[in-house]
Amino acid sequence: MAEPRISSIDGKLAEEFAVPSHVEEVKEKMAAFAGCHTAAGRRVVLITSGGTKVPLESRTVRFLDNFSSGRRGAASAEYFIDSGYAVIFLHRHRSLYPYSRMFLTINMLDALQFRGEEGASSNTGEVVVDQQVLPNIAKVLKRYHEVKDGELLLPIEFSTLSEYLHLLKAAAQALSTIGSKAMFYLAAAVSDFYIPASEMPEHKIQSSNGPLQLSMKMVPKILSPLVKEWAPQAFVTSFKLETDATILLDKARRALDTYRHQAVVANVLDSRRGYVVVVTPETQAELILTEEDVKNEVEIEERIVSNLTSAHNKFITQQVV
Ligand code: PAZ
Repeated sequence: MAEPRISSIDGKLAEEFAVPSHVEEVKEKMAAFAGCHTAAGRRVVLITSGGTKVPLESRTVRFLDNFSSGRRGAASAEYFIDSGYAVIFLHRHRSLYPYSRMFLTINMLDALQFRGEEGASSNTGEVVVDQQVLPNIAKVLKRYHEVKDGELLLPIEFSTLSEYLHLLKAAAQALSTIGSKAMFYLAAAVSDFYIPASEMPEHKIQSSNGPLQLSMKMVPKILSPLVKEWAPQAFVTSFKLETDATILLDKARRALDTYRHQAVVANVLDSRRGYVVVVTPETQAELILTEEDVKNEVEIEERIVSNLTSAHNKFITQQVV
């Protein structure tokens, strides 16, 4: 595969993807977060999570969305924090969030009750949580507050592909200051296609004009400048999602050959909750949840994070020698 030209990628980013107005402010926040946690002896992981949105019109009514619930990223954030990392969580607005992800399927109003009969008859009665509807809420809430008080999680939101690309670049540049202590865990589902701003219709596309025909350009491969230029000393893990299992490992290997980063987590859409392969230039580790694991509510993200934190340890040691 031909290696993408980095200068052309940088130029394209600036020209064809709108720069979010708060990008410099966020970059400073991320650099300060990384500096303060590494000074305290922690490593820092940048997790990307959720799917990007690509508008089809400038005044957007329709868009192309990449599938991802954000569960992989949100669950992994918790396991990284448990392993001693500080986490920058670059996630799609309203996708799953660490800790609260566990209560996604519950209607908040079903989990609340008035205390006593009196409360129920007024608009100002005291409201309490029904712990039968929210099992484990006290344990999760305690951990959430520990993480919040320790400022171990820095959430940053994106919605569109443009926001994602510029914020990831800013994150990479911010984390370059901490060298090999930074890890990138790129679990977001990112569009391969986009319509440049100059070619996008301003107004809602009209169905009266007949069937819709789209011509989209290829999104620049941002992994290339990230690895080679923006954060060259960091440990970088990308994710590869396929629906056809027969091409998965080949594509994961090709990504490693092309971008020369440290690991690819390969997964198939339907089996991603119970089976992934972590591919590195030298190794290939299958991570599988057994029926027993599932019964015990073990999550595959715990195994992925354990595998990668060990690899990151080794990587840091090799850099020091
Ligand atoms: O967010 P989720 O838990 O529903 O799914 C996770 C995932 C499949 C998006 C992730 O594991 C992944 O493979 N991300 C990269 C996707 C890609 O190749 O574009």
